Amino acid sequence: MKRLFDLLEQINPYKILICAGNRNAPLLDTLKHWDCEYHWDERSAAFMAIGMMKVVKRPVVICTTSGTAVAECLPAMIEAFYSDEKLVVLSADRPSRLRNSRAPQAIDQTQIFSSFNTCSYSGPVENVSIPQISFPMHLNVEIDDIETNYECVHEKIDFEEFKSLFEKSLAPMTVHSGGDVNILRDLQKSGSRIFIEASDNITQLSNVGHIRYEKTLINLLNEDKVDLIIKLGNTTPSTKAWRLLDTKFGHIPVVSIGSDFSGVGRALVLKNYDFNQLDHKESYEIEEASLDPLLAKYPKSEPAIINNIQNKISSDEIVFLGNSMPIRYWQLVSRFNHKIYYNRGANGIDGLLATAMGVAKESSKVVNLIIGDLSLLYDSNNLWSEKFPENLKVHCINNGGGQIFKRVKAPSELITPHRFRFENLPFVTEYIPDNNQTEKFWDDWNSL
Ligand SMILES: Cc1ncc(C[n+]2csc(CCOP(=O)(O)OP(=O)(O)O)c2C)c(N)n1
Ligand SMILES: [Mg+2]
Repeated sequence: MKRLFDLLEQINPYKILICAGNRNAPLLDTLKHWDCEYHWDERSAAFMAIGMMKVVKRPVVICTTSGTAVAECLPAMIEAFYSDEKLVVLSADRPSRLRNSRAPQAIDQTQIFSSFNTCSYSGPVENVSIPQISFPMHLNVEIDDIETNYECVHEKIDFEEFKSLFEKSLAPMTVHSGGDVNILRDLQKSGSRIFIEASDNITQLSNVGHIRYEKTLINLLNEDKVDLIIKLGNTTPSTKAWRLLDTKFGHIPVVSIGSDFSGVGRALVLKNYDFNQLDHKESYEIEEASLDPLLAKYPKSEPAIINNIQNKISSDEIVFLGNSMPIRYWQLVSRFNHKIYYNRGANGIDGLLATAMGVAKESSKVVNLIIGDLSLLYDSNNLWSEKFPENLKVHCINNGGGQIFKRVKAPSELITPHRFRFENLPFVTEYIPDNNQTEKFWDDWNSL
């Protein structure tokens, strides 16, 4: 990060406003040499930077994670461009090999401000350089999780090639995240084990080789008990396993069925699927850890709270899952066949309430939004809307900040703790989990 440090020394910012994210977390050590403030809303932090600059007449840097977080700085960038303010957006990006793969939170952000910045850099963080400093400025720095830079290949294959891969494989695993259920059944019948994202809850599937928990999937990968991954469907799985497939398990072939976008940097994209053509291979039951005793032991943990919410939502109601932990907890505890919606194109925590409002407006059923506190605060202008749909129930898991950052062991400043309460808002039910119980739940669950 030496070059980034040197460039910031030249820019000499008055302050650095850091907006929480996992991708920009590795930049913190370098940024901490300047006066840093922590925020959760990129759009308003970027405007705050403009206000500061009007008074102090020095550049202000706003640092964001990847995805829509960068896009949220556009209005302030436009204002800075037309009012000659020295705004610098320092956006963290995923490595370029993931562009156009629909990997989680990997969007094309290289030219996102191109009409409104006077100079920019996009590339690996180690190489950052700006020949002549001018403002507004965009620094888009790619941060990789691995040292090796493998080539990103997306190759089309036909069914015969897939059949031979499948037949050679000793332990294929299908990960379903949307897509054709008939193909899922055919693969299961042919001996592939299956893991289904909760967002696609499918009933009436046999239990053979059916894995419920992400933890089991990761254990199987770690124990070398998966040698072929088949991704079924258009959305990218939210599991950690999917990110690991791009790094630690980069040697395992990934075949994508029903989508050109594999969500990893490399994949074999199957053109057509032929039913009943795969030879049957033996599959076996997989023993999984038992979740219910832990839900009972830690009733105030977030998984237990989300499980209770689930139990109270009747089967004809709709569920809208917020990003961050709500979607992951639902995945863990999910047992019913609710109709599920989510925003998983770019995994932003922005606009979730508004999107759920749109679903509710066009639906005659009750819509239950399950959302984290920071995500709700992000979209809170809608809570004052006179057009708030009456069929929208908001379940806010208020754990006092972005607790995902604790889960992923990111620096604690990124949690951006707060003491707001949502209890008096008419459409919101607030749940206050016991963060110690949540932590103990995870310790126990991981040790099973
Ligand atoms: C627009 C945007 N900014 C930043 C992020 C990075 N981010 C992912 S999760 C998260 C924290 C969310 O906090 P909260 O809604 O309270 O959920 P919790 O982590 O507590 O479950 C942040 C800031 C993002 N995904 N989208
Ligand atoms: Mg939270």
